[in-house]
Amino acid sequence: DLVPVRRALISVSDKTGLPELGRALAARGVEVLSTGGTAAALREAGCTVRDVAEVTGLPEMMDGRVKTLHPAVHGGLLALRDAPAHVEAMEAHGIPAIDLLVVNLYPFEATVAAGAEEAEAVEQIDIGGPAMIRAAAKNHAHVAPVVDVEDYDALLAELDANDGATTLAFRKALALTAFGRTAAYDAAVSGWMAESLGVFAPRRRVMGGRLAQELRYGENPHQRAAFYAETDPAPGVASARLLQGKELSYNNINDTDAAYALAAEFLPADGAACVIVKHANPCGAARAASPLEAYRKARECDPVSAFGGIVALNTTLDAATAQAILELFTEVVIAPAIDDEAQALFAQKPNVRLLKAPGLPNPGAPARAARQVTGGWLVQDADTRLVAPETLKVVTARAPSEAEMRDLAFAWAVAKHVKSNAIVYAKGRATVGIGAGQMSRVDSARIAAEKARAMAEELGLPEPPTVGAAVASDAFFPFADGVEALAAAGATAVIQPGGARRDAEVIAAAEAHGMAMVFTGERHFRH
Ligand code: 93A
Repeated sequence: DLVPVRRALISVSDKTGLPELGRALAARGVEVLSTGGTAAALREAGCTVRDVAEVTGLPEMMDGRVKTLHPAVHGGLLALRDAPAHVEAMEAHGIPAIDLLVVNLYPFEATVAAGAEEAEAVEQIDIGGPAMIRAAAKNHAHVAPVVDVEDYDALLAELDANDGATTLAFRKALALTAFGRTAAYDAAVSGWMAESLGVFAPRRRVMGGRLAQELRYGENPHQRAAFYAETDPAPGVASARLLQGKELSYNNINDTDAAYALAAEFLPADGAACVIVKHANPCGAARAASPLEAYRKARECDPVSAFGGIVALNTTLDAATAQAILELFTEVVIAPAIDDEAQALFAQKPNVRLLKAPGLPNPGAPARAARQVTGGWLVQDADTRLVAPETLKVVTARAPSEAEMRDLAFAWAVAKHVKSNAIVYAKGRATVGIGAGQMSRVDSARIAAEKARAMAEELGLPEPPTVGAAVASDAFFPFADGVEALAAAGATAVIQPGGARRDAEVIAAAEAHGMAMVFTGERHFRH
């Protein structure tokens, strides 16, 4: 898979590092073809260069709009060296094989950023450059496409390490970068056009998705927004069918996604699960034998917050569950299946948005998650992990009882879907207190317990439901105070990653209160 580099085509707008590259290639006996400005710069640096115009037999024309767009260039980039017909065609038409392409594009992004007029911006849309990059990247079996000045050193190191040749692995890595560059370039052009036309939501495709819905507004009414769905979306809010109700809002979509993703953590074969979400955090989640029971238990966790919430089920929405959901004002209901009878009941409350998803998403399926920051992007693997019960480590003298273990596993799954700092109290496979999004873990622990206490008082319960509960903490307790807060609320078992400097103090606090504690060795931050 070694390709000796005998001929290179260099066509660059950014001439940084070009003299050095030209001389280094000349020293390695590489013949260099070039376009006008690049050839002039190389000659000035003392390099011998062959003009592309000589290869094509045509001068650069139309103000440079047509320079390299010619079969003599593209044939040399695209020909398969091991296909006799391709080699024959090169010979018959005098097409020189190109083993290395070095291109950087017209500075469209910089031109637009500098506030250029439309005509100037249009002129900076590179056509020949991306065409050559894509041709060379497609033919990475035989051609190395370099699109970034920063890769010149690596290229020369590669040639030195391989006696003047490139390896397939190197060419593939370059091709990956190359396609990324042309994709970003076209995205910049299309984004600029959308901006100049005053169109917020391009009609068809953007960011790897197609326009699914122009939203009335974004998170707030003064923000414009649109929803783009992937071409083949996994089961969920992007692929669900709206059976009734007003169209989904930006916040509805975000919250429904959060609710359904947590519901999908629980296999329907192990029973029904119900999740109620407010502001992207669950305010109740439960598992039970029936969806009705799961819904009731989920709602009991925080009936005040459940008002106007999003309800997600991991199983068929039946009539009894529909009836119960309709008792309380609910924004959206999503389920993988919906009984006719349940649908008929919902028809009486036509404003409730009812969504039928084409199944449950696989929570373990590899995915990427991206977030924009000022001037850049953060990209990570989606958090698809969930610790296996057999890998848990008991760190207290007392191991959790079977019932506690069941609730710990349940609380841990819920905590994964609660914004950090997350503290989740669970009992009987239902949340009984959720502390979300606090800047200190001990506050999350206290808020969850205090809400549960206030609710118990209002309902006249003999004791808060946190008494005897199992608790999950999405990350380790830095101090013992968090565990003290859980103990004060009556919790008897704790699951947490462990790994804090003061683990010993944290474990000692658990021991002092007779609590069982297990470590997962893994955390679930969610910000
Ligand atoms: O105007 S183009 O789209 N038409 C072409 O045929 C073409 N070929 C190369 N732009 C074209 N290029 C671009 O010219 C390259 O991508 C590079 O950015 C630039 C180098 O021009 P010069 O060598 O004249 O400075």
